[in-house]
Amino acid sequence: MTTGALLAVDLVLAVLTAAGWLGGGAAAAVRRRPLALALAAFALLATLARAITIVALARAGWWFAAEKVLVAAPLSLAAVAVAGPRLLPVPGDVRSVAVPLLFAGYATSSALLVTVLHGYPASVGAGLLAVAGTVTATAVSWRALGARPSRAISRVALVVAVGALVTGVGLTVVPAAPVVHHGHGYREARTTDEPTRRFTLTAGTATVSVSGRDVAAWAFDAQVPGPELTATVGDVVEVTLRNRNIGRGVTLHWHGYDVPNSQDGVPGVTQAAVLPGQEFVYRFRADQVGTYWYHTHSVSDVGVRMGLYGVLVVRPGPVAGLDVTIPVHTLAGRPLPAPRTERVEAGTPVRLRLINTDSTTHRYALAGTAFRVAAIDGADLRGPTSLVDTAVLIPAGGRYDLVFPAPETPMALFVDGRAVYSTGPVSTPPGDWPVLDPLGYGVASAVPWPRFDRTFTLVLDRGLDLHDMLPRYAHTVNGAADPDIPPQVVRLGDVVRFTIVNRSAIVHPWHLHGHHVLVLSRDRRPAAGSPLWLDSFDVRPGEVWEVAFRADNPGVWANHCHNLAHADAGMTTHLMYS
Ligand SMILES: [Cu+2]
Repeated sequence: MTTGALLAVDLVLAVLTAAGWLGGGAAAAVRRRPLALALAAFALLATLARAITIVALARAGWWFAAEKVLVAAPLSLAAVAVAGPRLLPVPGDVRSVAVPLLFAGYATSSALLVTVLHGYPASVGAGLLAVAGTVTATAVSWRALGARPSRAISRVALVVAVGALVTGVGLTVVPAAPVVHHGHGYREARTTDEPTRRFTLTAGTATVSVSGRDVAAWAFDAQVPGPELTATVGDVVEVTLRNRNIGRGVTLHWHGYDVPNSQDGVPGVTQAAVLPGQEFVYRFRADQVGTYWYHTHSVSDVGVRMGLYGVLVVRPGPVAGLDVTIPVHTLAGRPLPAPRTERVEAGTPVRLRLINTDSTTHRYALAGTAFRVAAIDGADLRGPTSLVDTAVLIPAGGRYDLVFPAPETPMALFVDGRAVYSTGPVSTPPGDWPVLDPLGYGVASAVPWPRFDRTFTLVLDRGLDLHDMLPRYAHTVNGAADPDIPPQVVRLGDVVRFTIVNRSAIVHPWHLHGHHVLVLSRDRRPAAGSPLWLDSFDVRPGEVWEVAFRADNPGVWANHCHNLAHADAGMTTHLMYS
């Protein structure tokens, strides 16, 4: 069973345990004897099963099990210890076990809340809040059922509940780490007299046609995607960004392009957002060949979804053969680009540059030809072999370059089952093909560093967070949400290793700005194929990725989930050079 599946099973068992105890307590309170005993027995069995899932999760990694071992397990044991002995022998008046069963239900429910609302890391504060909740709810039930706990018991309960509540709130509300303020000087890009590719992009609201329907968009130069920017390696790229009327501001982030920090386009970190009537000039040398894209980083979730993105391709020289960019996007619920068919002479070298500009993974399948994956995220692969009837999954923000000689008969590229590019009708569209695992594709070479100067672990989860004094169910990193996540501080020249752990139930496409990272391992299995230098990779539920890079691009860099709704809801942190 995968760790993701274990997490799901454990959550279901936790819900069933709590429901069993609570249901049993309620049934006992109304003297439904058989039902009460059956539910209590069920809760006991579920608790046993849960012991197995918790141990299995702890073996998969402490990050997955911490609060379950430290909070849920003791509370579950207390539940069994209090309720269990009162069921044997079966009591004459079942109502006498109502309070113990309810106590067990409150204990397991509050432990469940700790997992769902607090997550990783386990904290003393959250544990104490769970204890306070359990004791208070039990005391209230005891009274409501007309029983009279003795004065001594009442006093002890009151002291425990209030003490745990006060300490728990204190420990939970006081931030564990100092809040970081990102104040920086904005460095001017230096002028140069080298060969320069100049572009101007004007952002504004627009009406664009998608599959025959007019939809409202935010667009560069009134088109979605924006104009394709191309350069030859060595060129200086100079892009003037103008904002006509996007009230929430615009910037240009060069996704996957490791530009100097001042050109990275992150508002509040590397520049101020460009407001209506303003402009900003980006300038950087195109020294990385490959397939990239640009997009706004100002209110990025809305901005990119509404259409503020485009393609950036840097070629090594003149193109031989056919070179096609296919940026996939979902605009107003409709898929882009529109399907395109063109005749291609057999034998022509073809390069399809696949770009996922959405916030979720897409599945790509090339039917009618064998192909190789020449590059991922702009970086060439080592020794890619020929593939046939194999699909590829591209994470949010990611790019794959597929190459092949044009076949005699038609070929077609399908995205999530929809043909987007073809040279004619294919006789056999893709079926349930296996998916390429890039960690085992191509020819391996040794990791270039003998050791790591800095190591960081990022545990991705969900949790309750206060944002502008309002509670929200944030997407969290190590239990905190932006802007309260401590940055990862490195020195120039450090070799840095990140361990990225997904304890949540959803995919998080991770994206570090300004650097490509080398994949070391996934779920403790070392990467065995071509070195993979990625800027965007899907960390699926229960997965643990280890990646590394040399800190060679000083500045303050966003390090975030590229499901941009998650990034906006807290899952953004920063890599910072000291
Ligand atoms: Cu995410």
